[in-house]
Amino acid sequence: MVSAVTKPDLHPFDPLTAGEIEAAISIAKKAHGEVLFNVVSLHEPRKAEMMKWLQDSANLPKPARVADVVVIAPGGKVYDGLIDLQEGNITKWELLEGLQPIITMEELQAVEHVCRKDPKVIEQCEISGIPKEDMHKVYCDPWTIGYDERHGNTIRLQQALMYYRPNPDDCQYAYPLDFCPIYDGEKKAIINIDIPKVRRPINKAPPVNYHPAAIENAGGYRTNLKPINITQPEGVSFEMKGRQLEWQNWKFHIGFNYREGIVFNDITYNDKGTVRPIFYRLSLSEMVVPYGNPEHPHQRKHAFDLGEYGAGYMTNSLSLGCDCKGSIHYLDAEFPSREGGIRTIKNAVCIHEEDAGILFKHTDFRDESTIVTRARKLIVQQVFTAANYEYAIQWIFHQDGTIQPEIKLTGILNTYAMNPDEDLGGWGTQVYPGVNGQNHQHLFCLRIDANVDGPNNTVFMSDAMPADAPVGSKENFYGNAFYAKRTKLATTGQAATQYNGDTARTWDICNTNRLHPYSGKPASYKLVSREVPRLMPKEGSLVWKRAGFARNAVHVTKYSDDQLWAAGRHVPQTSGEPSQGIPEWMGDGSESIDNTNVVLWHTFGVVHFPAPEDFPVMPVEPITLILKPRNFFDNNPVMDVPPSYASTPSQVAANNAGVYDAADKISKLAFGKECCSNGTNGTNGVNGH
Ligand code: ABN
Ligand code: CU
Repeated sequence: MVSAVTKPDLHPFDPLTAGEIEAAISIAKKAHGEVLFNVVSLHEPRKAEMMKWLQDSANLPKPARVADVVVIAPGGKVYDGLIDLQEGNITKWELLEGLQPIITMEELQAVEHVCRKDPKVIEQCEISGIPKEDMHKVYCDPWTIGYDERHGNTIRLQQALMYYRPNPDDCQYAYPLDFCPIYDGEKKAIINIDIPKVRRPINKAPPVNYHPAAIENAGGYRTNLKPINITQPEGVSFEMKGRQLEWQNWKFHIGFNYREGIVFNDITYNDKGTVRPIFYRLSLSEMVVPYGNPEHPHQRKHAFDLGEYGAGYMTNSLSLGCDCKGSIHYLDAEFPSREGGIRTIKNAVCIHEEDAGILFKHTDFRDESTIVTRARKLIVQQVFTAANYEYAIQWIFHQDGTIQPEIKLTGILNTYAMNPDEDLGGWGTQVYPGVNGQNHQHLFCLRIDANVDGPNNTVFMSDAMPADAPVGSKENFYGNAFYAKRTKLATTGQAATQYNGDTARTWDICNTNRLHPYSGKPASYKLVSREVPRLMPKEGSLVWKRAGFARNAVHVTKYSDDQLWAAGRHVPQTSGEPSQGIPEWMGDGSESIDNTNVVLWHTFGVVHFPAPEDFPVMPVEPITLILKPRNFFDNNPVMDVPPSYASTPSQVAANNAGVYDAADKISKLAFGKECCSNGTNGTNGVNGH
């Protein structure tokens, strides 16, 4: 039977439609009864087949639409399945032992209600100073348990991080409770409570809030802000065909899944008529947020927000003028509900352009002849809420071939209780009276499936080094010589490398088969990333074992279908013995990654030592890196972007006759009355460009 559910105009990289998800669910239910759906998502086409199709899509048949399905059957049995949506049949249905699939919002939301009614939790609340009539004021942020050796991974568990709200609108993170109930998802009951040796009763400090009423109370909002409006009177400069976007020589497909959120595929740049492949697939693959307090059970606090909860599942529905300003194009996301319905997230992805300052400029100091060209950038964004924190993930495309992933971290600190005058031992900071902001990290893993001028790439590490030859020697008499030391990362073992700020270390994804006509160096994309702290939990620790991807700044593996997620496919309750994901795929380190289809995994992020300014809600902290073309283009690839203003020395000598002046006529002086229409700013007579 051939199903009519997959529409012929779907691109093979398109996420499953609501109709396809429903079809997969009904096929699974028919065969296996009332199971709960943790995942129904696109099983991405196999790369070899897909690469062929991309090269000849007019003639070759489209790769099949397949649903990747993870269900939990009665008794807590977990199954991984594949459902061919064209044929309407199940091609794989495998029972998994000792593995727990990603947790859903529905599973998380069940915990608070159970906690409020549990007699032992009520007793602990009373010990903390909350009378039992006030249990409706008790809240919990349920996290997967991470891993707890007492409980293992056969029972599906959550740990409830407990809070109190004096009033429903109060920020609960000012009132953390000191105990931690453990919830069994199968029994729907609290099976244990972790109680600290030192008790910390409920905080007595007044509420601290960020909602409008609180700000009015505290003196009101600033009144000195004039509107900033972004106008694009002629519309946007990008085009969308389905989920394929074209902008400023870029072309790529924008996918979205429950796990990574935004996924780019088949990223190319049209270089003067030649469409040049750059990356086959680009995404945030995983992240981990380890907390650094040694007291039990805080070692369990190290969220894998993608692998355990899903950047797609947690994504916000974005709104015009708030999350995104200007002329915005949105894409929705469709997910299964646990029971087998459809959950639609409207406006899950926003796409827009922004002015990006100066693209390039030069003034000849002799006569002030000038060229100045403005840049714009294209931003593909999602924002997800991981309980207390928000992560705005921006994928920024620049006109010059640079890609800049940027993560804007905001939201609220995960806090813990403290006694008045408690010594936090250096593991945290009092961010508000009675509130301990524990030290932690936010570490992200970027996955780059490289395709720089073709699938055979090699990664080199580049370190800025002074010449080896000593001062006074023939080779380096004055001692000033320095160079880029390039180290080929020829095997998976050699490629496991750390960041080194001292040598301005970067990594080049090279096509050694394509040498630049001028530099003689291989066409490449350079990874320039400067926020790369080491993983703080020590070798042998639980986090070190579970988050193998975070042990190094860079790993490189040889491409293999389904090696998508840096900490492995099913992350909740993994013990890290053995480590899943990258350490497993690196093998013994001897596999060659020279001139082949390579995947570069880059772990970057921040160490967060909380401070009072982060509370009760944190102003955005941006974390960014760039992937930029080197020895890829003949020369500056954006010289054909129309300038705002261009004058040559001979034009200046001829009183600016014939200068190119496309400066917008909307910009005006902030305070003056007249504006610069003829190349002068009207104040001191010099060229105003
Ligand atoms: N940051 C951990 C987390 C994410 C989502 C939901 C609960 C907990
Ligand atoms: Cu933080």
